[in-house]
Amino acid sequence: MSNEPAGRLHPELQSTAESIATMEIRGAATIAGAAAEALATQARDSEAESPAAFERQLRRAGRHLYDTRPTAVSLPNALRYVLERMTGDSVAELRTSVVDAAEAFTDRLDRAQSDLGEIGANRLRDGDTVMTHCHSTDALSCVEAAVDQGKELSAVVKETRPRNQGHITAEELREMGVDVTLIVDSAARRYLDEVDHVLVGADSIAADGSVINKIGTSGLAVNARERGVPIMVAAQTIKLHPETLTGQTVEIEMRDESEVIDETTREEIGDVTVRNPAFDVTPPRYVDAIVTESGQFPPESIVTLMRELFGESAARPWAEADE
Ligand code: RI2
Repeated sequence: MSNEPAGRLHPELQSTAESIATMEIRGAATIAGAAAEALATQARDSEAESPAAFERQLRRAGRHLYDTRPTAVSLPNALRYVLERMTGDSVAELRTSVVDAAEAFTDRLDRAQSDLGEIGANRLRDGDTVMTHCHSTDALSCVEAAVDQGKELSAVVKETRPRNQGHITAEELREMGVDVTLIVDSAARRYLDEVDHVLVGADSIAADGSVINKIGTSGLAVNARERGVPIMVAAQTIKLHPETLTGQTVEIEMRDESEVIDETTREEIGDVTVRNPAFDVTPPRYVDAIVTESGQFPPESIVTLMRELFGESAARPWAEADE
């Protein structure tokens, strides 16, 4: 390996990483697209003089993005897609390969979302009401496709503490012409009697069909099952977590307590521990269907699709921490 320094990380890539960490860029699919574009920017403007230095710089850039948030597997899957296609004997060839791969990845992302939307829309009938949790572009793509088919839909939207991403969902559904009722999270069970589907996205899907999604999804799914409301998960295949094929578990991100409570209130309450997990795990038995761009699957059979797409091993083409 060359000893030439790997060079600086592009300021735009650093700013993308910062925006992912602070959740200005959020949502598993959006994070994946932003990460691929950041690698393309790094490649385009790289001043590396040798192929080895270029490759090391890109792998370091991948690591910097990888370290932002741990749960949504779309991020490492995007890095894998782009960095595994980095090939060439010169800096120019390597650059082109990275830029082309990033573009191909973002095209696939858009296509996958609209394809899964068409499939998910088939589950929604004219006049149906869906209950949503958090904000998922994959889930909303199903609603949008159904509305485009001329179906009239209503939605009960959970606000989704602590960051209230339900507000984004409510706004986007209104723009589609969907009738929206906004509720606090604890009112969900009360309104389950009035809905036909629970419709959520996913940040990661494990090999056993467990769905890792915004905190509160698992409680909602258990309640929905008890009320006989089907639970539909909209997740393009970049949400499949290949490392779970070999028994690894998905790390659940713990976020800052300031998202839950402000400092003054916390002091008034007294000495308490505040915990703020961003995600939880819904076991496959509470999920009726996982809708992907490759079709709809019962959660227990998602492992077949995962093997087909990723094989048995998942490479980590970004730099390791001490490189
Ligand atoms: P799409 C979000 O996480 C939510 O959990 C949402 O269901 C999931 O990402 C998938 O979003 P966060 O980034 O990829 O708000 O479907 O913590 O847009």
